Amino acid sequence: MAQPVSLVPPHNSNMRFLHTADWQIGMRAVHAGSAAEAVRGARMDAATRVCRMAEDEAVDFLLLAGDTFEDNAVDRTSVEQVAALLGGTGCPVFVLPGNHDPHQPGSVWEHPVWRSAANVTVLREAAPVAVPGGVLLPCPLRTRRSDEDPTAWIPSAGDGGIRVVAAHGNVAGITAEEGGFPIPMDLATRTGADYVALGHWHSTVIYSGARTAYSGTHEPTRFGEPASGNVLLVSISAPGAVPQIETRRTAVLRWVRIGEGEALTVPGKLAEIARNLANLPDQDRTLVEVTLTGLLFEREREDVSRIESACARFLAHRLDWSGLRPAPDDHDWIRRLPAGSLQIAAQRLRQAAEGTSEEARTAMQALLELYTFAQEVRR
Ligand SMILES: [Mn+2]
Repeated sequence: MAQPVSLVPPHNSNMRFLHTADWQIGMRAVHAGSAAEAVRGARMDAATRVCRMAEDEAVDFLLLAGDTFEDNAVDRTSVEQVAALLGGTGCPVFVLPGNHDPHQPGSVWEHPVWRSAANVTVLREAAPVAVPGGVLLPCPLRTRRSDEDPTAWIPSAGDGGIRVVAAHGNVAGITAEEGGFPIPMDLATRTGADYVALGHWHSTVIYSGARTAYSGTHEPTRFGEPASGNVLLVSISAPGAVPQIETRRTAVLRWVRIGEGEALTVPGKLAEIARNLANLPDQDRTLVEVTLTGLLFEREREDVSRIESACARFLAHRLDWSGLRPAPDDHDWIRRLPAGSLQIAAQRLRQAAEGTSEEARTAMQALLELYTFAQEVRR
């Protein structure tokens, strides 16, 4: 990818900053059940981690790329807490309004507290803002939803210095979560931006070329959210230089999913799941979701109880074993199969499954898979 050549005389303009987004402070987290309060607290604790990291790393500034708050109606105490945290961070802080907290009448950004935090700038305008080493090009959102590209105003060339876009939305061509706010994938190339700092997606995504990235949320929000709970430490040595990006972990809580999409067809798997659960670290800071589907063998019933009690030791758990079906205790089911190739296959597998060889075990597994399949079809 060709980079535009800066016509500005070389000056010491390296830039190092922390890119974060989607704090969503004030999230009620009802989906976390009894752990909702812990989940809400963790978002604030992780935010504190981000600010401490900005200080420890002595970055030039901290950038929040949208959705700092869950919505514009959040408790004003939360607004004051976040403003105090950012205001107490020993570096400049830039905060972009996102689609959860758009800059509009009555928004969180009208709270007077923002005026008293001297180091904090709310990026209310789509206009360049000078930062150490270059310029920030903010794309604040003013509505919850729009099909307009919030980055459309960005000029295709700058006056020298490193150019960093701060935007919130969906990189065009990929639809994720709620639609709207399309951001062109080639924005960096087209505008000669050194880095496009994005918010809105909860997972960390660094695009090839390292000029466009989603930091992801600093703290996971739900089960099955891959690569969340990070911030990005970005260093750019000069205009046009490839950004060096380090992914740093900030998550306080872990959301672990077990057994999803995996049907159990051989004995021993439930015991294995019980062991794995018991061995998971940081159980008081972990939420688990265990989904059991497949065959339940008579002698394994105790393992289900074992899994239940292992689950209870976590901060929160969701255990669903409604997908388990009793395993066959004899081979009568084979006779009930429709006559023909299916029944013949089952009979052959049954013969092959006798004994203790590796081959016999494979045949037994195939036979039980066939049984599971036949049960599914009959339902
Ligand atoms: Mn968003």
